[in-house]
Amino acid sequence: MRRLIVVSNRVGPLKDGGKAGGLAVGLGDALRSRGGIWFGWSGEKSAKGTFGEMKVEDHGKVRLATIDLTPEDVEEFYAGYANRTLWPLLHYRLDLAEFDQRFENAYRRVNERMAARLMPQLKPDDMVWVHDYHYILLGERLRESGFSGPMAYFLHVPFPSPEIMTALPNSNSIIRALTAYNVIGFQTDTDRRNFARYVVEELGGSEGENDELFAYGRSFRASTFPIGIDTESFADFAVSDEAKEHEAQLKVLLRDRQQIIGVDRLDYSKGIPERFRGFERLLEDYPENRGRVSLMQVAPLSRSDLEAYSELRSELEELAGHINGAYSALDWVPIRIMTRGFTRRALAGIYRASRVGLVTPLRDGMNLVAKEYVAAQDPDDPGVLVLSRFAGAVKELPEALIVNPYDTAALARALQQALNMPLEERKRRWQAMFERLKTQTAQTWCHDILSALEERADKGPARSTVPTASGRPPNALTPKRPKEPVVAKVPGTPPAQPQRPAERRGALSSLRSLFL
Ligand code: ADQ
Repeated sequence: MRRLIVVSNRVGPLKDGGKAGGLAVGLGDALRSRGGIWFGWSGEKSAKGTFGEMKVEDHGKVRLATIDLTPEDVEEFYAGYANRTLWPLLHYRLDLAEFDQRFENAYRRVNERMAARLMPQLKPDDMVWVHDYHYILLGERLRESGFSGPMAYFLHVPFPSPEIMTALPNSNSIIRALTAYNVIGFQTDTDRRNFARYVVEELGGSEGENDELFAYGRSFRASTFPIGIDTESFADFAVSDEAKEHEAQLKVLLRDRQQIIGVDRLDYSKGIPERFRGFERLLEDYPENRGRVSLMQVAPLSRSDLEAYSELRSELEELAGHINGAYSALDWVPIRIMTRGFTRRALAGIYRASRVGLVTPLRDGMNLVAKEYVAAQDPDDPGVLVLSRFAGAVKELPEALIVNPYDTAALARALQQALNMPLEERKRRWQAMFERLKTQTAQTWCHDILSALEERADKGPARSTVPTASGRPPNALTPKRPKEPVVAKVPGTPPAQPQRPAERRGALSSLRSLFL
């Protein structure tokens, strides 16, 4: 079995001390069974101001390897290109995306350096799996350095239509880099279709059968692999002592009232202000809920140094203040916001104590909270999931009450319906969703992607095999309609690693929430 090399922004945790999300559990299982390396940023800034040395921690057959970024990289690559350029753009928020050449340079520089650090750790028959928007270019850099083993890429966030993607300066050279991977995974068919359209319409590539795409003389598979959670474990968490303790505490506080729960990183993509407005409208349009229903919003701070995030926090505090001011009673407060983190078990208890799970992103790759809420419910008295049509999870959870979070009145109607739904209907909807979540888990997601990659690996390197009239593979090196020059090198980026012969590479050391 090939070793697995995972690259993501942050690594681990490998062990489930109640902290690992489904994703870490799924990847941890795959890494433990194959052996390998999980490589990423340590989350630290290097003290010396230079790109850090690799720090390693061995856990049996699995090595966690991390690197400190320079303060400049953290600002320009992580906070800059990743979170001020790509994150808003990929979430359809052109109004928030910042295009700054310094950020792009840093993105290229960090991808190149990370690849250069990883390269000596690789054996020729390893398989590499790169995660998310931080490291789109990394696979191409590894190829340039001579790695020819199988490589997969998974995008955890949406891939917008080419009409939006092309607003990114040098978008062709960024997206073209994805063609270096053998398998490219997306959360939904919409994301996959948007990417395929980009390849055909902007890169001059073509589509084959069975999710096959061709461009630049390469063939690769772009498929939908919706990410799941560790459903059964999460359901077990919900009946753990810790969960029961949290559930009981909340029940004492709530007495005979009902609770709506929202759990999200404090992020503008999650539609939290829209949620608050929907809840306010519920109190306005259905006054019987005043004093009877409250909204608890758990929203750990993320990326709080960025202006868009601090503005969101102020907006939420103001909105909640306004709603609480207007509707609070002596013994009841409509909205509570908590920015602290909880263990997975505690979170499961909180979900279970809540009659409604309210998940209203304006755009979300998948949204694991929606799945966790379902998994945590009491089968004899399940709550109701109210879910945005813009979450990737909607495809697998159609029995939720599906809402458009921009439509405040409709959101209020859905909440009213959820709060008054008869037990039999709640059970029927919940059962259908829970059964599906049991078969599509974090583990099956990992397995499906790695199997797809193994299959491609058996086919050999990512070269196009489709014959054309000229006998050349389609778009071999010269795409049909390049819409912008491919940027080969950005001034100031360090030179690529020299090509390393495969034998020498093999002889080199063989020992050698994640994503945000
Ligand atoms: P996120 O944008 O972070 O993930 P989501 O999928 O909802 O969104 O995952 C958040 C995770 O954080 C959940 O597991 C949740 O339980 C946990 N969490 C949130 N608040 C918490 C708290 N206070 N304490 C403890 N845990 C908390 C990105 C994409 C998503 C995609 C995932 C996985 O944006 O669309 O679903 O990756 O691919």
